[in-house]
Amino acid sequence: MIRPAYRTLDPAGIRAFLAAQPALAERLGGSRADWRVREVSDGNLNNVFLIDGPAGGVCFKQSLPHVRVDPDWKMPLDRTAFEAAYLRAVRPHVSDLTTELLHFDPDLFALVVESLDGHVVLRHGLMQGGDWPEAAAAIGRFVARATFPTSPLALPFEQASALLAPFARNHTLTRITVDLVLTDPYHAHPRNHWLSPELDATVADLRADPAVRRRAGQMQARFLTCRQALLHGDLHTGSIMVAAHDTRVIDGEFALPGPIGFDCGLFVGNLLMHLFATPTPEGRTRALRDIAQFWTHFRRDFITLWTDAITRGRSGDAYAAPLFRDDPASLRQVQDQFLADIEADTIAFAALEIIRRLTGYAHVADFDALPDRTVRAARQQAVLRLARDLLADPTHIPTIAALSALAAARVA
Ligand code: SR1
Ligand code: MG
Repeated sequence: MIRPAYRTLDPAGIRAFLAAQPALAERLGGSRADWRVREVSDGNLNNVFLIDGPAGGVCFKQSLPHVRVDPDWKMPLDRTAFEAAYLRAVRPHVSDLTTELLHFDPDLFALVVESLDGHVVLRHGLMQGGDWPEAAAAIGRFVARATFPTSPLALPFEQASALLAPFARNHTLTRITVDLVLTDPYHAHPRNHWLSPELDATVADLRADPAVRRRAGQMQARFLTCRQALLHGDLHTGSIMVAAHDTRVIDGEFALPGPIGFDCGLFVGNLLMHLFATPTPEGRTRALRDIAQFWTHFRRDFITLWTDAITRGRSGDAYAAPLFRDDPASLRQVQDQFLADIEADTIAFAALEIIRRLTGYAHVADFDALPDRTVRAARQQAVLRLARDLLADPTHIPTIAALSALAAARVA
């Protein structure tokens, strides 16, 4: 139900709203007549505006009572409240890698964050042939630093439970993920679409494969029952903004407690799609570099945080410090196993992300870089087959390194 005070703000409404918040008005400088308001909505769900004043800028984001790109698809408004809560929860750990939350209005479901004008959306930048050699490592750092401290590896279980419980109620957007990412692509659903007729047979094969359905079902269970840490929940390359030496994760509205490999897998899956979509050999080299960098930095930083916590006797109740403080060999063993499990999840969720982005409701723009329809179909088919093989025989490709080698061979 829409609260009586809610209304969707137009540029004039946004000016009035910001002018009524002294701290925001001061940040912009001048008076409301001096402010430039530009709509930059890019995602599927919300309205987003950048506002520039003589002294600075802010970004205004508001939930709509429907999916932005499909007004017939009605949707509760609470998603920006979850995004605000996510920023509050992770910002202390990743302040250099997200945006500052400046204001949240619970009646309007409006969020104001610092403006990243000057940055570009990573997906768009990559599609234009840009290169951000530091970005993938930064995202690895982001996932490690946003997940370890919000997990029972770092927190007493009471604190972990109190932190995660509110996000378990992010039902609206978790339902989107359960349906659009994990379920719909594996059966006939009116929301599904793909490059037809070129990919008809590939899609039919995928759906007919019982091993694929078994693995998809397993990952549904993993997503819904393995509450390892607080996740971003939608960490694709459209949720990342980059400048030369600055990488920021935005759009935490899908935040939920879940398996850490879900965040990793969405990022890796999107890099894999870029690998198959990019028309240049340099683009392919960089995509493979980014996958490796991401995983290396995520793994290293996660283990460093964990080892530090144990050494300082400040770990949580999972793998508690008293059991491992004086036994570094056992600690290394359990860390290797924990990270191997995340790696397996990453590969499976990457495959599911690829399949849903090419055969489900919400597609990605990366393949638009290939204007020739025959080439586009061939590349989409190749990455779909890769995804299918990853799901059908997970033991065959157990590591990110093996996945990269296979992807490199198939894209050549
Ligand atoms: C109806 S929402 C479709 C997709 O857009 C978001 O960015 C999420 O990825 C979601 O699955
Ligand atoms: Mg988004």
